[in-house]
Amino acid sequence: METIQETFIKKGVSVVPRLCPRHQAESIYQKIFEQIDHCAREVGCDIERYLSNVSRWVDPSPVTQSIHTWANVFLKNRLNEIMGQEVELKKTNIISKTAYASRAVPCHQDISYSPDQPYEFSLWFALHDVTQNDGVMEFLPYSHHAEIASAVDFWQPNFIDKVARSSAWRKNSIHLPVQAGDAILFDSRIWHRSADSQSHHLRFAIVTRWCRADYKPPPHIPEKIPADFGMWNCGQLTEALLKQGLETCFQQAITADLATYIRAWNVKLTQREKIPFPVDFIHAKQSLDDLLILQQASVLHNGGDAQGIVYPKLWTHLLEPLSKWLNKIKTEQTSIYHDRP
Ligand SMILES: O=C(O)CCC(=O)C(=O)O
Repeated sequence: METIQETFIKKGVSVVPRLCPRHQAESIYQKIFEQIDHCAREVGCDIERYLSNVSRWVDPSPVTQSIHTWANVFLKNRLNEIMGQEVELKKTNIISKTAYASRAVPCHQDISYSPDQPYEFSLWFALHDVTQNDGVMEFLPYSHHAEIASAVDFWQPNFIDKVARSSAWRKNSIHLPVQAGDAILFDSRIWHRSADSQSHHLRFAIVTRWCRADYKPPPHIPEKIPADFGMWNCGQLTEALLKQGLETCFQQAITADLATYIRAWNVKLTQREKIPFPVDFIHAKQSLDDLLILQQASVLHNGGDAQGIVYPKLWTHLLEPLSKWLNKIKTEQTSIYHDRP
């Protein structure tokens, strides 16, 4: 029978059954949950609201601190045995799916997101049972031998997962249900995704990134290509648009940070000030509140949005109509300037 390492090398993915006993996974989850509850209170919202906007925490974070040593000692020892050589821990994440954020993470290759500091493989450790309906991990076996594509920017508004619709994916992908305490080992070049959760059960995983001692990164990893509004520029664009909007709509010129612009816009929407473009006040305000939670979680907890929900929602409810209006004003001003005798 093939070893876990042989399957991993051949197919790019392999399951590690019972990496640790279920009760250990459960007690790790309890500690993580207590930390998340604390984080939610710190940003002034309930845990449901926090978890609808924050679904990933990267070490160093108060949420990952209770597992830091466990990953570096227990997981490392188990991986040294499985791989038959020393491995080095590069990064630790906790990733969640819940009733409040239950979407898919679209098809991608991990390596494309860190071209400057590539890692070799991930260990996805399940803290809950994951059946077909719980946001199961899915893989395209052998695709780690394919050419590396640029990172997929699934934070773009109206993003469509073309790989998941491809015939190769539909014919050859596999899904890997696991139990609490099991893990999945996968190559950083393999195409994979996590499905949306239909059950809305808790599905937390500890996702660690590793290299073997003799790891040689592939020679060519494409650069990330920023979209018009997406993963790599949405923070700056949002800040610039909100600032410009305050100046142009309300003659309120301030130079501050994103949180201040969000709060200032929130006041305008709450007071139902006259806004010169069509906007759904309730949705726009809710999207701003959500972004403020994500922003605070990012600063305080190294938290992020694994499913790409928060920024695209704000784009639809406020930023897109605002940017169209700002462009219109700019065009009108330019034409007045050019029309001068
Ligand atoms: O846990 C998930 O939902 C997605 C994890 C994933 O795709 C990754 O860690 O690369």
